Amino acid sequence: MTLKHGPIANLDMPGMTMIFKVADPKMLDNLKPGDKVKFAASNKDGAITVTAIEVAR
Ligand SMILES: [Cu+2]
Repeated sequence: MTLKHGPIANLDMPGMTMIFKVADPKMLDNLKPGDKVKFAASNKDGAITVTAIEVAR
């Protein structure tokens, strides 16, 4: 999935737009393009992976 994100401290990453892997495709079921989201991501063997995500309100 593509996310535009602000700085992510645990990944030592500045804000950018980039593609993430998703830990479980079911995590995308409640999301649609353009949604604002809150998410958690970690580096799993070099693949930046979203481990949790929810629509931000
Ligand atoms: Cu990034």
